[in-house]
Amino acid sequence: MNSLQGQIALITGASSGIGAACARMFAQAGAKLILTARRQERLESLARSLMQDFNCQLYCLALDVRDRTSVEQSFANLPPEWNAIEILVNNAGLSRGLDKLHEGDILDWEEMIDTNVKGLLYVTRTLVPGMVQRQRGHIVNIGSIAGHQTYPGGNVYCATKAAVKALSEGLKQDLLGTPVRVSSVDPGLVETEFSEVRFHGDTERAKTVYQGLTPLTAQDVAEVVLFCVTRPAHVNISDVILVPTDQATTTLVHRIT
Ligand code: NDP
Ligand code: 8X3
Repeated sequence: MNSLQGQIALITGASSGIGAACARMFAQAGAKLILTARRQERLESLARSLMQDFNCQLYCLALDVRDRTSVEQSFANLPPEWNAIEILVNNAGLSRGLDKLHEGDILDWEEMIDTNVKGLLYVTRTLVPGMVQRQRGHIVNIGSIAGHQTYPGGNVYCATKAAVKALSEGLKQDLLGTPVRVSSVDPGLVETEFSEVRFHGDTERAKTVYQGLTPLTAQDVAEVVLFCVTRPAHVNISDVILVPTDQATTTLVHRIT
């Protein structure tokens, strides 16, 4: 069933993992997609594959969400037929390092805060006024279980996701009285490029994060995002925490060794 037929959806961080899986599910559901991330060639390759599989309309936008001017200008310069964005998935994000706070790398902290918090704010501030004006819109913020519970070495990453949780709640309160909805989708362990990025390209270390358990897939998360944005107008899925069956909390995980 094409339940997003003709709706314009913008996904940040669509070049990989959860964002790319959302793009695929949304394309299948008939959405018109604006795909954004820094790696343009990845976006274009995804766009080609989605066009071939679903014959959907796509617009690729190379964008670093940390660059406020670029965010503002890119969205201001969208072709008119792509302007009326109805669904925004604030997914672009990353973790860097797993150091103790008092030994942490300040550049890692800045990258996480600039991307996960400030980047999400820049995109939201630029796009949500149009949704309010058109009286139509849905923002899905990809938070994390790490925004609900901290874990050793998670310090700054967890703080950024706690900030995303607070921003989702705050935005929901500020949009009350408009039809614009805000959902927070907060996953536990999902096997994507996330851990590879966290460990600065150390793929062997990244693999150990998911060893001995069955993690969520990016598609598992995308299915929940699709569910959120396909509810009737009077229903808002406010917050979803989804974890692998093998994960009880951020630190309590069942592994077969
Ligand atoms: P991936 O590393 O696979 O994907 C991250 C995406 O974010 C990429 O498309 C990347 O694109 C994009 N991105 C990173 N920095 C920027 C930037 N400065 N500007 C624009 N895009 C950027 O990881 P996931 O799919 O797992 O992560 C997606 C979201 O899910 C993140 O917010 C993450 O915190 C969250 N999450 C992940 C979990 C997991 O276990 N994997 C669990 C809970 C939440 P590019 O590099 O091309 O710019
Ligand atoms: C990603 C999940 O637990 O690795 O947000 O931080 S966790």
